[in-house]
Amino acid sequence: MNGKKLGKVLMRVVCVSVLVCIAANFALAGTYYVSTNGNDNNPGTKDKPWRTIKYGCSRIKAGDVLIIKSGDYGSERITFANSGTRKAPIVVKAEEPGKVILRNGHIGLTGRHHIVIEGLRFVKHKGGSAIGIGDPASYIKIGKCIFEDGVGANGITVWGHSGGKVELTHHLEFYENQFIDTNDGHDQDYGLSLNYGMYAYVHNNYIFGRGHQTISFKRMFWYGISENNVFDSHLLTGQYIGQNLDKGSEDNTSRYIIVQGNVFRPAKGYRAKTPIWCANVEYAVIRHNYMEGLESVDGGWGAGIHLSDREKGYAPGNPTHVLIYGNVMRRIGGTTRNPAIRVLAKCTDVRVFNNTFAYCRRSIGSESPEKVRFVNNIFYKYERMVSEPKIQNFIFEYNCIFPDWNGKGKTDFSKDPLLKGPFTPLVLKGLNPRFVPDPRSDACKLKKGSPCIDAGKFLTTTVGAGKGKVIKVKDAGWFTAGFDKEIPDKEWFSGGFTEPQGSLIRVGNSGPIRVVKVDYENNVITVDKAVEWKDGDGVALYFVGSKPDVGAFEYSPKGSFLVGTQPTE
Ligand SMILES: [Ca+2]
Ligand SMILES: [Ca+2]
Repeated sequence: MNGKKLGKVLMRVVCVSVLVCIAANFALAGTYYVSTNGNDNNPGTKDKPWRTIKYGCSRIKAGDVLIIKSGDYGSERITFANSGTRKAPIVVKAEEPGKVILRNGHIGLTGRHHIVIEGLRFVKHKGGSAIGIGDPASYIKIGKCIFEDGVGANGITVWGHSGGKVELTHHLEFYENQFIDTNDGHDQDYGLSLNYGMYAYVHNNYIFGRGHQTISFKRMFWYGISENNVFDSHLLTGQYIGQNLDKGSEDNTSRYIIVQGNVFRPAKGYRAKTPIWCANVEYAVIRHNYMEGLESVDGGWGAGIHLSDREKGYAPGNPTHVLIYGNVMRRIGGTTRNPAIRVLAKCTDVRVFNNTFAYCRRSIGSESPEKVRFVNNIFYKYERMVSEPKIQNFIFEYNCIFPDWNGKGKTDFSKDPLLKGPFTPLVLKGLNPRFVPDPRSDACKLKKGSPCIDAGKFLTTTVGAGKGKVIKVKDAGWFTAGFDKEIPDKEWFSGGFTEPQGSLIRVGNSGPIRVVKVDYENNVITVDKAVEWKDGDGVALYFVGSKPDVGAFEYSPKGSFLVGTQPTE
């Protein structure tokens, strides 16, 4: 056979192989149906559907789609006989999201991979949780499901514990779910509880009503993003980051958790206790969240952001290297005396900068003499600046302190009898930041002429002149690269991990540029674009004008923007 002929034959073989493969894929991947009018002896086709979701899930294989017709399926306990694959996941979905009801139903995904579940409505589930995932499990997506009035149970539990091996349970996405807990006489435990796993993207979920801790990165969860969720009330905590549960010799610390762009507020007739509790975690970022309380609602003893945790029998949850910036908190405290930021026990390198606290009953408090840094924040119209007195090691720089809660607050909080001080310097003490009149978060944008404009502090400065992407600074601890490494197979996620999560900054006159790597030990940051700098140039979250502003919003005549976000120009 000459070369030309061989080529032709090979080509034909390749073509046939491809066709066979395509045909095989079509044969393998099927669409099946379940209906309350069906029968499990049927073939599961559109005309002859199965009766139970449980039976359907025991039959489907990689690449199959199981469509569930609307109806009440009662109490089914569902497991999967097979897993999907990276290219051919198993998909189970309600034909109409929210119209497929399971009463005290349960789905077990332990030992399963590459499964997508959409649109199921779980009502009054008991005994643990409606959906259980873990040890091992991977590539699981749960979306558009409703978890309603769990009876002391969780909506979704991830529990990947094989002696604490977090790498066994990974690649998890939870989106557009609703965790609903009405005042029906019993309370949901957790909405979504994440334990012993890696890489979770939790976004655009809706939380309503009571609930215990609604979204929780609990024991030993590494690399998580919780963003754009709306929390309409929460009995205890809205978002928990690294719950304090390190008992015995096991290290339960969570690592690299980003909580951003969420909205926390109380629904009518419900409590909203602590929007965010940050405890047993290393490298957490809490940014661009909006939190609102109501003066008439009892917030219990919750603060806006609780730092650390102490519980009998456990070591204190120690938040370590936590960046809290660009958050707006309004009317935190309700009828109680809870401050916007409260420290309970141990805190290591926690930095609170460029946030706006408005109308919070109390601003800060601590039960433990921890060193927490407050830079470039606005405290606007509080009743009392200090809630608990153990704040002698707090460091205050360039914060705008404008008290005057109904004209009663003290103008100079350094004279507050609860204050041990000293705090230096309080450059904007007593000056009105002048907000734009707007009922929601935009209310905290600065008006033209505000004394907070260009009155902030550079977070750090460059050490030596240079050009390129690698910059030595005095203190790199103000910045995040998002995570300390590339997230594997991040394209699987619909967002979050695929977006740049590093701090958006300005170095001298260059910016916005994105931090892509931080060497905390040597105080070196790497950015995404080559720039040039002089020795001692100011470095801060991206700002316009000559200096950073004080507060969560950077003023710009072209349109003010949340500090550390891409400006609207
Ligand atoms: Ca309930
Ligand atoms: Ca500025």
